[in-house]
Amino acid sequence: MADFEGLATAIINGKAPVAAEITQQALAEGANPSDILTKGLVAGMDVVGRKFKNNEFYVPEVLIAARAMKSAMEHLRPVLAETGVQPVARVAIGTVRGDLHDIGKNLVSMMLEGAGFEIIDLGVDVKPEQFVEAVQQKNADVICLSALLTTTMPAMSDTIKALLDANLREKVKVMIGGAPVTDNYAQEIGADGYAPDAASAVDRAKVLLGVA
Ligand code: B1M
Repeated sequence: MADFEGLATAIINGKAPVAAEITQQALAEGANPSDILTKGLVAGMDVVGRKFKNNEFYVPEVLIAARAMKSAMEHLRPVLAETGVQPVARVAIGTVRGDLHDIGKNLVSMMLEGAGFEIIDLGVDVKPEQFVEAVQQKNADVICLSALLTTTMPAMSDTIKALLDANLREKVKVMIGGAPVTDNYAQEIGADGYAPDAASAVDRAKVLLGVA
């Protein structure tokens, strides 16, 4: 029988080889790939997210857990694609125009992937029109904008304006975050949500999409 609990524990403890091995074993035994994702990986990342929020885990522990999750996902992703398991939603994430900071953005991306979201990572220095393209061409349901510089925060507003100009604003939820960003700023520029950290980004995205 597939060891979902062992898999979740391997994720929490950041044991990448163990997580990969249990995943491969579970697949070989014929376990449901969706169960491997939700009962193993998502369950583990959920604990990681809560520990991070409660200051029991810090950035290095989260990065190590995310690496374990990625090593398991390498085996699981192709099988999930074959079996047509639907992601919670598709998220296009990027650090906004002019900004090269990506550590926080990567954490948010990993936590979202760990919670069952499909991630389109647009990278850093992402121009408003690239976010627009991600909605038009890749059908992103949510856009996550990260900014670490006060000077690049206006690019968040420009991205929302670009979505409005392309008549896409109603089609997509926009979430923003990053050290200088606040909930007030999110409201001011017409974003749908703000998250102060990676674990909260998962909770907020679920609430916005009504899948909490
Ligand atoms: Co930069 N830098 N940096 N830097 N850098 C800061 C941000 C700064 C505060 C340092 C300082 O002066 N004290 C300052 C910004 C000042 C300001 O505008 N308020 C600054 C500056 C000025 C600069 C340069 C301009 C320096 C220069 O060249 N003169 C330059 C700008 C380059 C550019 O972007 N165009 C620059 C460059 C760099 C490095 C390249 C050297 C490097 C980035 C490497 C990289 O990211 N790959 C770097 C770093 C590492 C930092 C600090 C030290 C750390 C940032 C970080 O990774 N934090 C930072 C000072 C500091 O914070 N102590 C600093 C850890 C990360 C996990 O946190 O990104 O906040 P954070 O993400 C959190 C949350 O904010 C949230 O979740 C994450 C996890 O909980 N979150 C989201 C983030 N994005 C989200 C998106 C969401 C939701 C939540 O979407 C929904």
